Amino acid sequence: MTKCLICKSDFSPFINFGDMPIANAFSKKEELNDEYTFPMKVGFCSNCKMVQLVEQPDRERMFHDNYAFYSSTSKYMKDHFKLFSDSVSKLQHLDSNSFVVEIGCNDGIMLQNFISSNIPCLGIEPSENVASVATKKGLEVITEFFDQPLAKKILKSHQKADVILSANVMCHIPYMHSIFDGIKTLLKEDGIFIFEDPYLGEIIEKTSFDQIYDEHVFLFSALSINNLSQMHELELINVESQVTHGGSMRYTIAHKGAKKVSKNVFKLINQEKKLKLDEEQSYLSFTDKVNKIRDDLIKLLNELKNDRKKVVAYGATSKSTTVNNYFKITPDLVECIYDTTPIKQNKFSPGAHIPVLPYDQFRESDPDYVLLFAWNHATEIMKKEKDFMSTNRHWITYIPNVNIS
Ligand code: JHZ
Ligand code: SAH
Repeated sequence: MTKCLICKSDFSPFINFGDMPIANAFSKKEELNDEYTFPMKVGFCSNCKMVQLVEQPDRERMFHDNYAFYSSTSKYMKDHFKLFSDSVSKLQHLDSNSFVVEIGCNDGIMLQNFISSNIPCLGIEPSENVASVATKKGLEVITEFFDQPLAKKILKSHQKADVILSANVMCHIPYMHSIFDGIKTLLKEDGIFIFEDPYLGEIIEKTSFDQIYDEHVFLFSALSINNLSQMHELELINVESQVTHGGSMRYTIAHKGAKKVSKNVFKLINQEKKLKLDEEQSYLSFTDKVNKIRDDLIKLLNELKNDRKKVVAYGATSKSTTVNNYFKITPDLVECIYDTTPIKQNKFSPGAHIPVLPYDQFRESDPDYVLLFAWNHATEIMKKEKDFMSTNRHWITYIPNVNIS
């Protein structure tokens, strides 16, 4: 039995992925013998409804001055964050007297939009290499981990925030009580805290098990976020679903009683109860579905290997670390992974040690099959590669099940 990170109740894991490396630890050849791993298990707390990792590596092992994920590698995500920023500015009537804070601003993909609209803002980003890209865009960035003590420190030199934003960061932080206390401290009385993360309902529906890796300590739902907010005298006032990262949810939170609660919140909570996201049994059947995907994909890759087909992968995602290590995909099944991120290139993927090569070499490699690890960017990528893939080449995808197209 393990204690829930949110309410301290006991719970048991429903899936055990075995020993996993750090999802973004792409290594040079000489570093391969020295890989850190941790036992990756996931459980559901039936008291506060939070789905969570049982254990997580220390944060400094994941977020540091060599962090491999740069947000601006997707054009679609740049557009998404422009729309996000515009809608927030409108909703809260932001102007040059307002103050916006973003937790986990990475390379400035979101905040760059506030700078160009002359709205004062501050980024908080502990991974120094990505933070320095944001700084070069003219942003003020504090390179520390956000928590309650940092919120107090920020108030010594800044005003309270009209808006606090965060995307694909909250679900990375095990110390959520300190985060929510920090929000309470930093947010103006009529301010709002908006964050989005991969949505539990979509993960269960699509069996997108690869959203589970070291960085993703929580899979949130309206049920769990509503409970967590109440524990801090905060209130979940809106939820809006997003297509990004394979299906995400945007949650808006305000001080308790400060704003009207949208009926979207009640609707989504009821829907989650109908889908039985509040019952342990739903999670046990999820595990069976994951194992079916594993068996189908490994069978296919072995058949292609026997037929001497050339199989490569596209997108050295964090998610693929779970796929490769749980399914035991090795370079004899998938020759290499092509990726546009310089810091990942000419290194080996975590655990599975599949070579990661520069995207520039993808087309000349002349593959028969391309395993799409960046399936969440399928629309953008398939559009870009349409002509190249049309001549006798095939995509392989595995969410929600194994498919060749
Ligand atoms: P992508 C990361 O997850 C980590 P990952 C993190 N934990 C999280 O939650 C999300 O991001 C937000 C490459 N690529 O976005 C770039 C191409 O090569 O699915 C990336 O390496 N060509 C913070 O790593 C990877 O694929 C392209 O055309 O699972 C995509 O990674 C495109 C679009 C991407 O996130
Ligand atoms: N918001 C961006 C970046 C997501 S990557 C996007 O959606 O693309 C997750 C980021 O969270 C990393 O850059 C990591 O350094 C940062 N992070 C992790 N823990 C944090 C914390 N406690 N406070 C602030 N940022 C944190």
